[in-house]
Amino acid sequence: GGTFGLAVAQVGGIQPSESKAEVVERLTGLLRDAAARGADFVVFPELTLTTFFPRYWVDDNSGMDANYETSMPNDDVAPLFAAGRDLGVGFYLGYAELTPAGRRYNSSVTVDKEGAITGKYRKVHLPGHDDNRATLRSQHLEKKYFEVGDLGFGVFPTDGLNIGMALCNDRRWPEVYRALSLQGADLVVLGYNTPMEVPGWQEEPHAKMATHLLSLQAGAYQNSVWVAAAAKCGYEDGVYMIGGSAIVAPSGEIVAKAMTDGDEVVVAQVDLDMARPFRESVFDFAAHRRPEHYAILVER
Ligand code: CDT
Repeated sequence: GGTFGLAVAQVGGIQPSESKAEVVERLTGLLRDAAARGADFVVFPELTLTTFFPRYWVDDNSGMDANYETSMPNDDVAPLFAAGRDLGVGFYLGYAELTPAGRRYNSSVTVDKEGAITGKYRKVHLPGHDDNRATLRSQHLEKKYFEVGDLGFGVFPTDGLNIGMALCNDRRWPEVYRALSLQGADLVVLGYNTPMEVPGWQEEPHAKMATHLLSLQAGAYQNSVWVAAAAKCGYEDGVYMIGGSAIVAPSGEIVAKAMTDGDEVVVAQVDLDMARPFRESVFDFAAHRRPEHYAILVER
């Protein structure tokens, strides 16, 4: 039980010309703002350190290496880790990962208030395509630039919180929240980049915000967890991505939401006990869940 300050740090567009040092300076400013407003834990977006580079084609993936981190933490993000430690604030950060074996993942970490990494996630639901659709202004090449994550869905104790991680498109899949809730998550954190133009994604522009919020709210309610989602949004290289960074309670209600499409911190005072009435009644898994009838979910 107990309350804590939870923040989502929404990040406005990062242009391809911006250096990682400049981006990390922006992020560190957001972390300081969050801490000053009472945050104990701050959620940053997916691929927070670079522009959303899967919109661009290169013939050889190594042409994108500058967008990937080969270690975490590293010299580029050191100022952010140092600020978190100084302020006693933990955080979640999404980034592109290139392993020593040459594997590429869309990854995230949780970091505690001492600056130690407590958990790691590699994105499972990679949307988009891997073929070159050269006539399009903005492609969605996550299937080209990343492999499906190999770590599953984990819950990581961090400064007294059981934190489950996801990334962007994962938030639209109910199995993700359920897998995390079953492992005792109090809080599901995720970052996202949701462009208006996604090849093959047939959704009205107005629906993009609605389906984003719907996914967070349903995930929170049906699994008695808090959900905190941070956007990278606004215009990047002329392409728009939705804002709507939000904190959602286990009731499914939005308790805080960003108002802009730029750098913006939203903070909520979170009471973990608010999950109790749901866990002990309608969603008492031990009493009411019927896994013997769910085999079809993994058989096809
Ligand atoms: N980054 C990411 O996963 N974006 C996707 C775009 C839409 S894919 C149909 C998202 O789910 O927001």
